[in-house]
Amino acid sequence: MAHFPQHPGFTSVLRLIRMEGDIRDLEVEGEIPRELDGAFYRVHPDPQFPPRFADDQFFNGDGMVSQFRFHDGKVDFRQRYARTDKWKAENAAGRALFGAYRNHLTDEDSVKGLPRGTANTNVLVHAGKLFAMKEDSPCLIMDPLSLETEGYTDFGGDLPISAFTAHPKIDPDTGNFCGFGYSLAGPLTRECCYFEIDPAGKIVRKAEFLVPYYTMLHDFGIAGDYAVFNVSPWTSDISVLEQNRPHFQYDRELPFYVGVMRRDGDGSDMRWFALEPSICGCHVMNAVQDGTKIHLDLPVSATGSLPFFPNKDGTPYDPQEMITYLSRVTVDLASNEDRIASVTRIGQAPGEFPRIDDRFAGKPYRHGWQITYDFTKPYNGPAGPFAGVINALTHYDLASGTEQSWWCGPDSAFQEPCFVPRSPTGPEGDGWLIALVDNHITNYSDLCIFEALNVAQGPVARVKLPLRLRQGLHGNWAPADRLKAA
Ligand code: V55
Ligand code: FE
Repeated sequence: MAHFPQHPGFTSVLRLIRMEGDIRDLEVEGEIPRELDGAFYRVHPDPQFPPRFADDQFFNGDGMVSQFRFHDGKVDFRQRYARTDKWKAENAAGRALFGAYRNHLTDEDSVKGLPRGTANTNVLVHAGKLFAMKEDSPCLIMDPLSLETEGYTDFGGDLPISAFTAHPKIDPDTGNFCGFGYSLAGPLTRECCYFEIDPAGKIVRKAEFLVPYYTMLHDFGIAGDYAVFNVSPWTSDISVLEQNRPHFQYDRELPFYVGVMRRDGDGSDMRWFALEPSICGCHVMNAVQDGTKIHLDLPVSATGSLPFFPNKDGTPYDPQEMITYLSRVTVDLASNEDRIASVTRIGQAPGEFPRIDDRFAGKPYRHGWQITYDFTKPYNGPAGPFAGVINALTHYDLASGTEQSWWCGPDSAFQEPCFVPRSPTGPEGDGWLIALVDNHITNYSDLCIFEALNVAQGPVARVKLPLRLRQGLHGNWAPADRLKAA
């Protein structure tokens, strides 16, 4: 008998799934565009066993990977656990052996030294493999078709790092996978690296740098020849781990930084630009180079936006200050001052999970999308974490400054969308946006397909699952020719 904690992190909207399986030819409402030929991958945290601590973080669940394979107007579904070293050790024992989120001090002795990763944050096909990623551990390799796990890789010994980002960017010109790692000299350390992996899977660039303070270095951007990092005041120290408090604490006394370095260097040119009082950023929409200026576009809030990582000083968050708005943070490489030049709001609808047409990563771009919060709308579902907040999908036209949204109704919530181009060479934004909509009343999820530049008309088709998936993190599309290379 599995007894999961009767805690809001494991009940109601966040009840676990723990189901692996296959469904051929899912039921569809509407017509699936025939051009959609490939697979959409996404992942959610889904603890295999009851956690050792009842208040365990959502971010600590084992990665459950879903594949929606689109072909000939049909969709096949497959779902498997990412069989990390942690998953295998716990599966053999029949219970949880690892402890709290990002706290090695709480693990059983039998697993000391094993990678703690859960591969629960992002999945992306590169070099014929599915990379299943968690920022505290190496890259887990899965088969893109069968979803069988091969195991962790160090890329033939060329990338022997303990932690591999979950937020890579693919350089549209070279096809290189651009990524980084942080906390590389052990828990709570400032050592980071930047790297690129070419389309054949070979490490072609490596650089090293230090962040100004230990932080959750969650996402970044590429901007032409530059890599751009955002450091927000999520930090920690050993006393936090010793007392088994939530790993990250928000210290609003610390500055917010943007770091810029050349992608083809060794990291020694890294420059940090500060902003005080700080703001909080997490996910990156895009970054662009504009003469000597670098713009980093991302949702930002006045204070920490993740409620389960508390304020360091123990004060409660102000809910208004936690709301994230799409903003442009600009630094000037020609400036002698190590200060951020400006922060400008560029989107009106508050939201998170920014996406673009990824063919424009690091380039001047016009279109962005987020899932957004329409506070004027009702919600019929149960209360609790992730309940009813993310209720709309918004398209931001950054050239005209206009926005259009679609509300998913009072019973449902959105998961992160993903852009799929109509053809490899079409104009920016020509294609679809696909996103899971979870109905908290019927307990079914639909994968909804939108015309990317006309989301306000609602989905053109719904791919219907016979269950509701758990709130997930991130995912990506792989066109069919990328799957054949596997
Ligand atoms: C995030 C998610 C994570 C994590 C650290 O959204 C940061 C941010 C799903 O796991 O471990
Ligand atoms: Fe993320």
